[in-house]
Amino acid sequence: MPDLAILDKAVEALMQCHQAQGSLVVLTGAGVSKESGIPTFRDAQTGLWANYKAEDLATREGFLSNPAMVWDWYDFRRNSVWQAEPNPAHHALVDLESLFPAFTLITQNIDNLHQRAGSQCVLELHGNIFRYKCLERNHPVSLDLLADSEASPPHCPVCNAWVRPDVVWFGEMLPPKVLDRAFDAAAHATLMLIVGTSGVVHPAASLPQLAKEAGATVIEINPELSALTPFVVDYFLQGPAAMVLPELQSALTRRLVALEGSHG
Ligand code: BV8
Repeated sequence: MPDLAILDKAVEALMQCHQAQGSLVVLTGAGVSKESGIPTFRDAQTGLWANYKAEDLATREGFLSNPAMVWDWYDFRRNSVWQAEPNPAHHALVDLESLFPAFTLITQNIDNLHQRAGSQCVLELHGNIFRYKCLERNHPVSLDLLADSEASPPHCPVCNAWVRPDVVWFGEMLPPKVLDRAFDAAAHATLMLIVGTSGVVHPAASLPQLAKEAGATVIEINPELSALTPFVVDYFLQGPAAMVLPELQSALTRRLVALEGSHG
């Protein structure tokens, strides 16, 4: 569990950011949804996909070589995310957003759980599993069309191409506007909070370095060290996000209430 002395320093850094009306930028990965019951990418695949690596399925080549299997994989993931609930880590980020006027939440996750928890400003670097489009011309395809379709994958109603999830596969560009906004937020961050990412996938993993070079303080929450910890992290809070984030957020709230009280 997090070292209490380091937790105090992290709260102090958040206080200073708040008092200076600085910008708080949060980067989340699959670990923030772990306590919602959503396996991370590092977790082994199970069931029909036990013999496949997520990195191989989440590619255009993977989809083209076995469209039905990859389609069913996303269908399975979408249904399990639909059954899941945001966890205390997601809710603590909603509370933090209400405390910092300059707040940006950048997520690598496609599970929509930040939005379901109530986060307002969410930059989805890798898309959203509840959005679909056609493989050839990116025609948006509504979810209820999918519900009626027997085909797996379904066909685009406009050009008849296969339908695919509106997510960024490995080897595909990230949505340029979203990525630009994420780079801009990181480059102007007073404090960056990294939650639940292995820091392996680029270009998302380069955002903390950008913030650091711009002079930001960097706090990380993760049960294990990540690829980022030794290079850019000032305060490493070891533990599960659903425990550590609410602790960090409530410690900050206590400090702010005490400060209010001392001002009479
Ligand atoms: C691109 C959507 C270029 C799909 C995803 C530079 C250097 C090296 C490699 C590259 C590079 N540039 C590009 C690459 C290649 C590649 C890449 O990064 N490969 C890696 C594997 C080496 N990147 C790309 O292909 C990207 N595209 O750069 O295009 C380009 C340029 C021009 C023209 C064309 C192309 C696209 C990357 C996006 C891929 N799509 N998702 C889908 O989900 O199906 S990425 C996917 O994997 C997830 O979205 C997520 O981002 C990533 C997994 O990372 P994490 O979120 O960190 O999850 P992970 O499981 O790894 O770790 C979980 C962490 O949680 C762990 O640290 C664990 O300890 C922690 N944890 C566990 N429990 C808890 C916890 N934390 C807190 N609380 C807990 N309870």
